[in-house]
Amino acid sequence: MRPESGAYGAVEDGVVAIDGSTITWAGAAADAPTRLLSDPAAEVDAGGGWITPGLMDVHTHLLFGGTRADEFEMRLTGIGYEEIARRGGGILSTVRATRDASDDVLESRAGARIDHLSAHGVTTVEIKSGYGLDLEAELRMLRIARRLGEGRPVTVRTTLLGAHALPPEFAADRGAFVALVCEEMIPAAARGGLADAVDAFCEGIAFTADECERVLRAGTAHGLARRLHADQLSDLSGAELAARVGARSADHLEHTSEAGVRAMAAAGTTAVLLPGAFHFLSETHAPPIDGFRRHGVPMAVATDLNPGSSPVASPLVAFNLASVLFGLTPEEALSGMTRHAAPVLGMERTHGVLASGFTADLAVWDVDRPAELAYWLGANPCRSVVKDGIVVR
Ligand code: DI6
Ligand code: FE
Repeated sequence: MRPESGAYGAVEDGVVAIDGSTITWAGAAADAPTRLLSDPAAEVDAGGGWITPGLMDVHTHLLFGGTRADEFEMRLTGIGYEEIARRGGGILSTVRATRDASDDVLESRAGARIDHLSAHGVTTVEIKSGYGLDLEAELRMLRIARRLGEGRPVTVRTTLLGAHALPPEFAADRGAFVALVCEEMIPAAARGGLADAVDAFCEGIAFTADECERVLRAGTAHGLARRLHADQLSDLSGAELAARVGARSADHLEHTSEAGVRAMAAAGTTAVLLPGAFHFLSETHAPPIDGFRRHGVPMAVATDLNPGSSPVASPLVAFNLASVLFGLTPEEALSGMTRHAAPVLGMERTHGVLASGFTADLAVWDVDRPAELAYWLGANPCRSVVKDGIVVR
């Protein structure tokens, strides 16, 4: 995935040398320093498979109670996602199920989801809160999310998404809830080292651009990186807002305007594409992919794994949907979970490409061509995973 090396940065008949948890050399076997090949006992033959950087799923809500399969059935009778939310279902029904679930149940269900992603080559995952929506319940989600990274071959990054939906207790006072997010949740999460970033849902059924701006600026004040759910169902100029507050990413972006694309390009904001939600909600208005290309906005791809709009538990399904529904090339899709994903989590110096000095997170695939990663639907060609230099699968 090195940008300067042509399509996919591909190297045929390659060698990746690892010392401890770090890649010390990567390139064509013919160019490898002979000392690297002098110890056959330390060699792992990838058997003609392709090696990619470990995949980075940079946008998930995989920690939640219950499911929303009942709402899926409702939607199939013609009731829309936004209508279900207005009736008190949607995100709020997952909030109830999450508040009611024990730590153990939340942790084991989410752990199984992470293990599934890991079996499909994922070595880094971002997990958002946002199904607690009061101070203690949000902090609890973040604590469990942190624990999910321990003892698993997956790096976890956490994001506080306190401004995900307005909880019923605050229906009559939106301002008080936004103040709670800004003045209590964000400071407490930052103080406790529980969150790496802050996010907000900028949407008609969630929070206005002004409200989200307050939340993101509070994140800045407390040293957290910014993300934003922007322009998913309508254009509220979320992309412009993300750019204005120096967010690492704006995510979804189905309804982003040309002005939004330009603002992101100028600010260096990554576009995180979430084709699983687009597919599952039967959306028809695709994000401005050509605009991102023309203006040089880097595109990441993620599963958005969540119970309401994207029960997508496979990075390869996200690749396929990104290609079929958004027209990404398979190379763009793979870049979106490697090289262009890393900056979304501030990990671009250490992750996302196979090159000397980078962390040895790799996935090995039983495919003849890398395009197959976006081509198969429902297959899992992941043969092996290396995390921090150790073969873990
Ligand atoms: N946008 C999404 O796609 C998810 N959250 C968000 O802000 C949906 C979350 C859910 O429906 O539970
Ligand atoms: Fe999301």
